[in-house]
Parts: sequence; structure tokens; C-alpha cells
Amino acid sequence: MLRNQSRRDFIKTVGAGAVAATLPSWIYSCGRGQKPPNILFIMSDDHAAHAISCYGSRINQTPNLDRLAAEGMRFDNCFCTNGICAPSRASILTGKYNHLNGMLDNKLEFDGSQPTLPKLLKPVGYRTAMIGKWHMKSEPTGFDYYKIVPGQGKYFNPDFQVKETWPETVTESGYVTDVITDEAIQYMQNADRRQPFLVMCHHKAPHRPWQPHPKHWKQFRNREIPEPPTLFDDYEGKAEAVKNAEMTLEHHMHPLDTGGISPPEGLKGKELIRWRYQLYMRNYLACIASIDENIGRILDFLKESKLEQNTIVAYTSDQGFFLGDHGWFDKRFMYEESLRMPLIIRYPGLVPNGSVSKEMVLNVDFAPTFLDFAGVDIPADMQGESFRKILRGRTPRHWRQAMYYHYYEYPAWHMVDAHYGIRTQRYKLIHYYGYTDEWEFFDLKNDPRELKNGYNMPEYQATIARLKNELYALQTYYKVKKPIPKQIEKSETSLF
Ligand SMILES: [Ca+2]
Repeated sequence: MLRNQSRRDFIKTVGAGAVAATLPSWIYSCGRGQKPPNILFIMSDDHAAHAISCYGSRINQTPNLDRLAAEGMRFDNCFCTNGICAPSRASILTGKYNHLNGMLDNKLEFDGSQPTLPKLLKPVGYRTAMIGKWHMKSEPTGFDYYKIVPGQGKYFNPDFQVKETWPETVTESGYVTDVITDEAIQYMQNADRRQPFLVMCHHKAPHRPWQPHPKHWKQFRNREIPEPPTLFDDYEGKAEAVKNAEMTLEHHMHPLDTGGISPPEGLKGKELIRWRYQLYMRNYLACIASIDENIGRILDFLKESKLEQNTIVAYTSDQGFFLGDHGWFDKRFMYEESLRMPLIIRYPGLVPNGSVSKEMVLNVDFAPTFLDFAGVDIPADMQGESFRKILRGRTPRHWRQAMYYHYYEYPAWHMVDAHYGIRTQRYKLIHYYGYTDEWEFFDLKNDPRELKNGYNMPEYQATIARLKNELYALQTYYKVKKPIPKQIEKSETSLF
């Protein structure tokens, strides 16, 4: 609602009785002297935090994401609850773990009849739009407008599906990150300023197989990228589930992952890993350069359009990614590089500039937080917590000290065994339970790179026993059904 617009005028403008009936809570609980914020939620796909310079990247620069962080809050401990695409997206929309929203893996279809963030915002006057990668098979629900790429989408001249002609596709010319940004800007430009908007702008990039825009590829094609310290992890003392995963640079990388180029004949071992790492990273980072450039475009647009002050801008990725860490590409494991989501949030006047939070926030917290900002009551069955107070620089008493993770997709590409686990500020305990029955324990203070599995070390036994109790308590709290099936029903899968 515009600052000088009266409630009666607003009701007249919006019209619908259902909207009018819910307005008081909208005004009084959200009011706080401010009109409700627009929400621009920008999410990329597989963008690891350690490929963002304000997170301390050693391998690239992201000046526009750094600018967003300088004007807002950076979260250093934001985690996904299941480290693959569609499940994380479902948790973001529903505020629930996957065993409750049904999206256990990438192969299932999202049940669009359940309550979601956009559906809950609409009755209080929000216009809602979903632009870019959706990846949950069923038609998006709860959005006034959507323009999504089918499946994984294409990097060049991408196809889109729109509400009016679902599931037919229309092709747009250009590079996918530019096109999705154009579409999001166009939507916001044309939005009726009397109503707040929720725009979910979901990039396809930097998802595999990496195909950068030629102008960004030129920046990286001759660059030597520093290697990660765990590039040659030998997995000694680790679970068989880790040793057997099919996501190593050495044995499992496809020529498509290295720009369609096969390695020189005879190259093997560490030299092959090094060769593949360089090509993989050049393509991946060049895709991110386009993301960063487009973040700059969208921030400039908000400023020029005078939308800056009353728009929450969030940047995240559906989960992290292994950038040669532990000799891997891809994600899925509960290891730090894949578990961690980048999260930067700007809301001028409320979020302190250049602030950093070490509190543990999760993808299931996003929906409750945005609902809280909009003055909407958070449904009792949402499992996430609002971190609005943290954004104001005040951590609520009794904020979570441990998080629960659960990955299900096995057997599938990369053959990562099903596992669940608990992470606290210092420790991590993981149980692989699909085809194996193994545990891993890491002391993140003494072993931040997760190289030493301490599960059988005598000095950690008391800690491990305590963590197991906390882990099982979290499973009960989050209503995880027991016994947990070792494998979920399988359907078709795709290479990437
Ligand atoms: Ca992803």
C-alpha cells in the first residue's frame, strides 16, 4: 500500500472481499509504521558460497553480490535441509522438511495443492510471480504470473512455459541469466505499485553442464584457478558411502563438464584431476560472472525505480556445491561445501549495513521469515522459524543450536547413499543408512575441512552419544516417520 493511501482506498483498489477481510492483520501486525515490503527472492542453482568474494572466495570476484552484502546481512551458517535442487525448492516454498512436503528427491512431482509462501501472501494483497527455474514438474500454483524454464532449462535461447498456455513452450532469444533477469525486471516495472509483490527470480545457472556466455568465458579461458586444499582427499577413515560416490573429478566427470573437451591422451591421476579442475572451474565461474552482472542490473533497476527502500532483496542458492573439494563436483553430501547455502538479505532501514550473522538459519526458515515481514500469521505446521529479529541484529532467545539434514536420493546419479545427520556450531554427525550402515563424525573446530572421521576416536565418544540423542530428538520434533525406509520408490531420472 502506498504511504499516503488510506485503508479504505486500498480496499477499494484491491476490491476482493476476501482481501478486505484480512486487511486489519496486514495493517496492524505488519504496519509498524511501514508499508509491507516487496520481496525479491533471487536464487541461483548450485552456486556455492565459496564462489562469492564476500564469503572469502579464493577463486573469483563477485562485486555486485558484495555490494548487496555491504548494504545488508550476510549469513555464514545458512544450510539446506536436503542438498539437491527440487527438494530444497519445495522446502523454501512450504517451510517444511521433505518428508512432509513430499518432495524427497528430484524425481518426484511437487504436490501443488499444499499451502505455500505465495498462496499465503496473496490474501493480504501481494501479487506473486515465479520467473526462471522451477524444476518441480507440476504446474506452479499460487502465482499470479509465472514464466518458467521446463526441467533444467537451456543456457542459450531458452524455452519458457507461461500460465496462459501451459504446458506449451515459447522460446526467448538470448543467454538464460540475462533473459530471466529481463523478465523479472519487466514484471516489477509493470507491477501495480498499490500492491506489494513477491517475485521469485530463479536462475538456471550455474547448473551443470556449464555453458557460459562467450563474453564471460573470455575472462576465464586463460585463467589459472587456485586449487582447493582438499582436491586430493584420499577418504582415509571415511565411510564407504563416501569412497563409493560417483562424483570424482578423476573418474566421473563427463566431457560435457569440461566444455565438450576430452582430456589429452594418457593423462591420469593427479594431473588428470588438475586438468579437469581447471576447465570445470573456468566454465562454472564464468556462469557465475553472468549471475553477478545481472544482480548488478537488478539492483540498479530497483534504485532507479525507487523500489529500493521498500523491497527485501534476498540472494541464495538451492544448495552449495563441491568445487573440487574432496576431489568432487556436485553436492548431496552433508559436507560443508554442499550443505551451506549462500544467503544475503538487504532491507534498507531495517537490516544493518554490512552485517554478518553466524546463527544457523535453514531453507525452511525462508517462508516463515517473509510471512513475518508481511504481517501474516505463520501456520502452526510450518517447521521453519522466522529469523526477522536476527535480520534486525537481535537473535531471539532459544534460537536453534543444532540443525537436521536428510538426503534420500539413492540409487541415482552420483550414487550418494541416503543419509541424515545433525550439525551444531562445532560438531557434525552423519548416518549413512541406505545400502550401508555407517557413521561419520567431524569436529569442525579442529578439522574444518572434514578430513578426519572421528567416529571411532575415544575422546569423542561422550560427544557422539549426546549428539545421537539430539539427532533422534530432532527427528521426533520434525515428525520423521520411523522406521525410515532404506530406499524410496524410484522413477526416471536424468543425467544432470
Ligand atoms: Ca541445485
